[in-house]
Amino acid sequence: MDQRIERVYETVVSRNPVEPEFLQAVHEVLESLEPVIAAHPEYADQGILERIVEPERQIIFRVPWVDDDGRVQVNRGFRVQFSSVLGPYKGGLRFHSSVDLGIVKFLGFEQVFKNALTGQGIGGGKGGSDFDPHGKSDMEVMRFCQSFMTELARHIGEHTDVPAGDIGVGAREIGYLFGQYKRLANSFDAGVLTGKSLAWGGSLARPEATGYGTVIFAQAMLATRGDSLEGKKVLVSGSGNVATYAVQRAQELGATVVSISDSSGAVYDPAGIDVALLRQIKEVQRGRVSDYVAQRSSAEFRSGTKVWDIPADIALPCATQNEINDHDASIMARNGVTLVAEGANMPSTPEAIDVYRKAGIMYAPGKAANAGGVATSALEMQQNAARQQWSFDTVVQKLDHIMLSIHNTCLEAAEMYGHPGDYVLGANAAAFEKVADAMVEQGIC
Ligand code: NDP
Ligand code: 2IT
Repeated sequence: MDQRIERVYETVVSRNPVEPEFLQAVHEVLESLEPVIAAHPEYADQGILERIVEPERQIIFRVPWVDDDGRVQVNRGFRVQFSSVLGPYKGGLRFHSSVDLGIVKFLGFEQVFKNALTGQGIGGGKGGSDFDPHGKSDMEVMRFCQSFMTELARHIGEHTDVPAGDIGVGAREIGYLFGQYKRLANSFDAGVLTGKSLAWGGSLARPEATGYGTVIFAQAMLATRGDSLEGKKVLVSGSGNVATYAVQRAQELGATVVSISDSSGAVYDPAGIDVALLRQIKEVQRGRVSDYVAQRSSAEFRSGTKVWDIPADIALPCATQNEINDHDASIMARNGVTLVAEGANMPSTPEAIDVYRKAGIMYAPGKAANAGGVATSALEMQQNAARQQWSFDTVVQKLDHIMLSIHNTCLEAAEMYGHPGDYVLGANAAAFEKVADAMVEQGIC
């Protein structure tokens, strides 16, 4: 790393010593920015790096709620408003027992760059809670969401900060959060949240958007080598929102997806994942992947959550951060995996990414490959502002166009900075330039 960049990173380490995921995300971006900083001395003069690694605002709050047994429970709520230089803060809410400030900051930092790549005028933020929705009743989830929003409401707004879903936050949670926001604001502000239900301001194809977008990105990568998804064997991890629709689109494009997983185990289904069954179990019954195996004779249950040792051509990690380490990546390389496109945020460790590089595996980082979700959230905001609802095909057409444009932007930036085909450098450089130029224009703030 260049000395100046190194100094910025050292400051980030000393300010945030117990936030490993945040440090990992910052390091990955900074280490690829050397040629960009060298080409733009004005960025250093304006303290862009020093400012971009520090969130504009970080909010931590108490979330008290009462469980079904009448006991008081207390969780911690977060919203990190990272950058508003390109538009209102935008990014999801994660409800998972592992959520802490460092996790929310890593996600918020990634979101700034991802949102810049979409070209849609949205800043970056992220939030969430260490609330664990597993095993909670609908009423408990509702009471938790109402308490969470009672505090969050004062910090968000259509032109200020627009949250959406992430792990543990789907249509049900967005509904409860919106209902409480509406009571507090005494105003039906559809544009304050995205991922809403279709009946009251949601966008068609928002549920599908992240998974679909990741597959379109992978397809574009393959096309640069005159290849396609047709006939490919694909590994998917996770079995939530992103995974489900990645499976669906990959199979529509002629691939066979042979795995899914959750925190209780993994499934190998050589006949190809049955999406209708997966949706029934996960979206309707809120079940586990073991329920899938019980109803599908071609599938076998695997203990352990990893799927990376299953022989395949392509991997689409769609569960969570750091789910692929160097050991997993080495097995994938040995088995002949040629492409990894990330549906999840930061699912590959830095060591795994090194293995991809050395093995010549094409690799797209989450901030580029999974940008379809937030891009479609921005399309939802557009529909809300215009009081319109576009057709499914219209939204998917726009989504596909945005994904191809992000893909090409990454390749062009990588080429320009002398690293053709390097999607990590391309994504970081293109996004950083966009954010940095806006920061220069808006002055020191
Ligand atoms: P969901 O909650 O719908 O699904 C998450 C899936 O991943 C579940 O199958 C879950 O299993 C599994 N999982 C989560 N954490 C762990 C863990 N620590 N160990 C093992 N399995 C785990 O979330 P999404 O599909 O929305 O999100 C998946 C990933 O995609 C996340 O990284 C998210 O940040 C990213 N993403 C999401 C977008 C969106 O629009 N939703 C947009 C862009 C990125 P279990 O149910 O057992 O916990
Ligand atoms: O990580 C992500 O991009 C998301 N969870 C989606 C954010 C959004 O605002 O739609």
